[in-house]
Amino acid sequence: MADLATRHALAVKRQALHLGFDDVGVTTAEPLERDEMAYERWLEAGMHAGMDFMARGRHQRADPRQVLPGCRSVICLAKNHYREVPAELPAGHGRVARYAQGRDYHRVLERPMRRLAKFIRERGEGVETKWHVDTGHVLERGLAARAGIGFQGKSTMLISKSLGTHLFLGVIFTTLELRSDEPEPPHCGTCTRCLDACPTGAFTEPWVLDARRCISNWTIEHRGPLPAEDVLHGWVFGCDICQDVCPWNRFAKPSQDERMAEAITPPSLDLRELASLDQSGYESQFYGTPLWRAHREGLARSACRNLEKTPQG
Ligand code: B12
Repeated sequence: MADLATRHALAVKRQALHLGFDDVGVTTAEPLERDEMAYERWLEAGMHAGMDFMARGRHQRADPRQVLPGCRSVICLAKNHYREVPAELPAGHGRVARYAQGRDYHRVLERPMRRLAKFIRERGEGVETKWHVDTGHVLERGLAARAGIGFQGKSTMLISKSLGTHLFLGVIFTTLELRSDEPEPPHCGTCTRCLDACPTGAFTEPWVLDARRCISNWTIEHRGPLPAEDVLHGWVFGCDICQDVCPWNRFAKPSQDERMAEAITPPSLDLRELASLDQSGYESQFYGTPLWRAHREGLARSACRNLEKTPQG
């Protein structure tokens, strides 16, 4: 008969899949030592750009017990959000990353995360949980790779051997002990397509992304003017280039979950319309979607920049 930790892990995984997650794995509460060093180096070099929030909680990011005292296990969850997009961009349009074309994933995942955390708490007297999707002081990808749901690629993306890279991650820290899974080692081999394809040269070396050069940072997080050179390369929100060229995405399949597959924002937006969008237009078009994060000013600024760089558009 399986021991208690194994039975807890099996039950929690079954429930996670039942709640609509596409993959789930379990890891221990041990600190992520290599990742902690890499994260500190990244911060010291200023590669977090203007994302000051990345320097907060720096001592807990790699250490589950600092997130939840008494933590014994971390449950890592993946939700596929892949969708097909046209290869050609209509003239005068700017691209939107796939992840941003649906509803705000923080909201979509909130309910299943809460329900799974409750399920875990109900497995024992006094069991505690703490969950995060994206916004916690946590190195989600390092934990997910150690929980075996994928490996961290040279692009720094968490890559699932069956689902590819287009995944949202979530993590639940718990004081309940669950049997851990085996970590997934990197399977990039000699491939450097993501590093070579990045038009802004944002990867300083494999597994290191300098956000000061990343299109995704410029279009989502950066506030204020953009540098004079072309840093957007046709994107108005996010960027999928390092994922588009990743060979592991040949296995990607569109999400079967209605809430994930829902198409709210098109794969590209008309630059002139976006540049002249007023506040109420911005609110009605983008509230409840990931594009909300860029603010009206950020979207208009990115649209204007793309118009300048492609005057024929
Ligand atoms: C800050 C942030 C950003 C920043 C910085 C990205 C970055 N690479 O750090 C910006 C705004 C640029 C960004 C962009 C994107 N993001 Co983001 N982002 C985050 C956030 C909040 C923190 C990431 C972080 O901790 N960075 C710190 C650096 C140091 O970590 P790292 O790059 O992962 O580096 C690790 C490796 O290098 C590893 N390492 C070091 N040496 C070695 C050697 C080997 C051999 C190995 C295996 C590993 C390794 O150690 C480091 C520390 O763990 C996470 C959510 C979270 N809380 O984790 C989401 C998250 C990473 N983002 C996500 C997404 C979807 C994106 C975009 C795809 C969005 C888009 N389409 O535009 C892009 C992808 C860009 C990219 N290639 O990373 C998803 C990623 C899902 C996945 N499959 O990986 C996350 C997990 C959010 C979520 N919950 O789903 N993001």
